[in-house]
Amino acid sequence: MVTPTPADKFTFGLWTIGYNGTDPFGGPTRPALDVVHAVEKLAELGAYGLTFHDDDLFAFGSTDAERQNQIDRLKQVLADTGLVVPMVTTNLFSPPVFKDGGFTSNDRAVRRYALRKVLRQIDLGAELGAKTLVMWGGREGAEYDAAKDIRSALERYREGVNLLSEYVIDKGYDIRFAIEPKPNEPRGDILLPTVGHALAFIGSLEHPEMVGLNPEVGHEQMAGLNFAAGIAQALYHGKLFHIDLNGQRGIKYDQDLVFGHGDLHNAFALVDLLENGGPEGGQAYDGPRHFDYKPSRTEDETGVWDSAAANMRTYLLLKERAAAFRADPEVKEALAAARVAELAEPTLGAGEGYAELLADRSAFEDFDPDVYFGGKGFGFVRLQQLATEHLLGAR
Ligand code: ASC
Ligand code: MN
Ligand code: MN
Ligand code: MN
Repeated sequence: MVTPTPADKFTFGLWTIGYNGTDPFGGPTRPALDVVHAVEKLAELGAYGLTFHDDDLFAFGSTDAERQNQIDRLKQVLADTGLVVPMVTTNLFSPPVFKDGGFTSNDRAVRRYALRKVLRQIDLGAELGAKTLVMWGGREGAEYDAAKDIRSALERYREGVNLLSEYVIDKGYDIRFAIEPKPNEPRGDILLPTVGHALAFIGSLEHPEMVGLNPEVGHEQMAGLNFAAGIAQALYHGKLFHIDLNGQRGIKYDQDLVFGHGDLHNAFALVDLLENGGPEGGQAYDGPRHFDYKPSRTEDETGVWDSAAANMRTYLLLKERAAAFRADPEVKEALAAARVAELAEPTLGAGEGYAELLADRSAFEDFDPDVYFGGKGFGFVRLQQLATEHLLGAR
């Protein structure tokens, strides 16, 4: 049950297991990881797929021949192992030309170059069968208020996404876009900093149906937000196109820890939501469970694969714990006492409008606001303790 198989749909970014430990304060602790070896190891560990930025597979500035050679090597190892590429993304952040952004650089020539780079990656994604193109705009932002006209930047962002949508439609590709919010780092402030900001932006697009979200655990938590709650809202709007799972310990730099190695309570709530939060208690999300984490800078290659396995095992353990939580009769009773299901009941009766509400004396004139909740507390703390005990394996 806690041994991963491809049916669990676990995927990893090539840049995650391939992270060599470089940080702003020092150089690498690990040698480069070859894509063929990476895919073979992931297959051995029970993963379903690989994702990558263009520059993860073929170094920025590669010749066409070098690029094609890497693509061919990837295709071969995918064929050999059965792994798939469900998502691709474009690196618009590492090459120095993007220091002021890709789609939203003040330099128009950079913006045009960024769009061309994404179009090229869309073609490759389509060729490999990817269904999602992620857009993490890490450099789309600013440090100084006077240096960036935010409204113009959003308009250029919108122009870019509209163009990409048009391209995918005209090419007949089966690809959707997923915007990944992040509040800061590497920019002081990043555009579309949270799930909520990105949802509002999507509503302004020419093809909003083609654009959804790729929220990352740590990115919302860097803003002090509740990730599981953000995912619930993304699902509510039909916008959870993809997800980046990892761990983060509070409001600080982007830690990209192993999934569950941060706020474990929220990770439990998240897995419970994804696995049990759908109609009739089924899956609420059936896309890849994608890990965007970084093996710690202290680790050697053994530590890389230990941490890759840890992501999957923790997810499956939480899935098992969440199933036990949902099956426990005492939890069912506590959920009923907490009246959780009552919130699904419309506030107004069938056919009722404000006239009927105004005529209902029990709703106001005869309602006694001094008797809270019918005189009985909700018992939310008891429910949370039951969740905690299931999470700890104590029940
Ligand atoms: C992505 C993505 C991120 C960043 C980061 C790069 O594509 O989802 O969060 O790039 O992982 O280091
Ligand atoms: Mn159109
Ligand atoms: Mn991150
Ligand atoms: Mn990410």
